[in-house]
Amino acid sequence: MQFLEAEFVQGFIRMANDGWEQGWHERNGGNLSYRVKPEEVEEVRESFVEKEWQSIGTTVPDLAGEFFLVTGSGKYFRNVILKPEDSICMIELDNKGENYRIVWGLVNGGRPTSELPSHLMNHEVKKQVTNGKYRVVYHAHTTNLIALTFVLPLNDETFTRELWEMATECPVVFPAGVGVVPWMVPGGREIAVETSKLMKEYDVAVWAHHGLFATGEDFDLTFGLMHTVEKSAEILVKMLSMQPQKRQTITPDMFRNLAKDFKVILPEKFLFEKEK
Ligand code: 2HA
Ligand code: ZN
Repeated sequence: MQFLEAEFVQGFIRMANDGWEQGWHERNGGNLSYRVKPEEVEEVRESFVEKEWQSIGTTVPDLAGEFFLVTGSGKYFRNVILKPEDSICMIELDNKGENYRIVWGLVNGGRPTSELPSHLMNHEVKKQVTNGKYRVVYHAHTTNLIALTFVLPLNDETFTRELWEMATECPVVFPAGVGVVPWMVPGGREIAVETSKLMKEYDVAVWAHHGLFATGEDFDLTFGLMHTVEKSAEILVKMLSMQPQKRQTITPDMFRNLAKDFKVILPEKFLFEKEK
C-alpha cells in the first residue's frame, strides 16, 4: 500500500488539519504523535527508507522497537494536508528506547517535533497505565485555555473544577480531571518528566502560558478531548468577561448525582466547598 493511503496516516492528517482549522496551530505551533500498531507498520513497510540513528534526548525503555507517526520540528500544521511527506515523519525506536531513526517522510530534511521527549514519555506512561490502549498524544496552543493560565491559580484542583462547572459533559469526558504544569522551558526532558508524571493520573495536562497536552485511544477521542477542554475554557473566559462571580453553577452534590447516573468516578478532591 502507498504510505499516504493507509488509514492511520489519513486519520493523522485529518486530525492535524482539524486542529489547524480550529485556530490552535499558528505558524509551527503544536505537535501530534501516534503509536503505530504492528499490523499498520507492516501495511506501509515497503515504503521505508531508513535514515541514521539519533538520540531521543531521554530514555523510554517500554517503547523500545515501537514506531510512531509524528509532526516535524518547525513544520506547520497548515501544511500537513498539503504536503504531508514534507511535514510529518514515521520513526522507529531502537531496542533500548534511547535512539530513533526516520523511516519515512521529512523528504526535505528536518527532525521530529521539538517536543519529542514529552510525546514519548507521555506515550510510555499511557502505554503502561492503559495496558497499551492509548496511542495518541496531542499538543495544541488552545487560545482560551492559555488565557486562563494568567487568571486562575495554577493547580489541578482549580482548573479541573472550573472547567467541569462550565459544561455538564466535562466531568463525563475527563472524569480524572486535568493536571497543571507551571511555566517551564519547552522542548526538553525536564518538562517531559513533569508532564508524564501528571499523565499517570490524567489524560490532559495544561502547560501554563503555553498550551495543552491531551492523550487518548484514537484520533477522534483525543481530538474530542482537546476540543471539549478548550470549549469549556472558552465558556469560562466569556463568563469571567461578563462578571467575575457566577450567579449560579453546578454544585458538588450535582456532580455527585451526575457521577452516579453516568457511572463515572469523580475524585472528591475536586468536589471541595468553595469559600464564599
Ligand atoms: O512549535 O508547540 O511547544 C512547536 C511547539 C513547541
Ligand atoms: Zn507548544
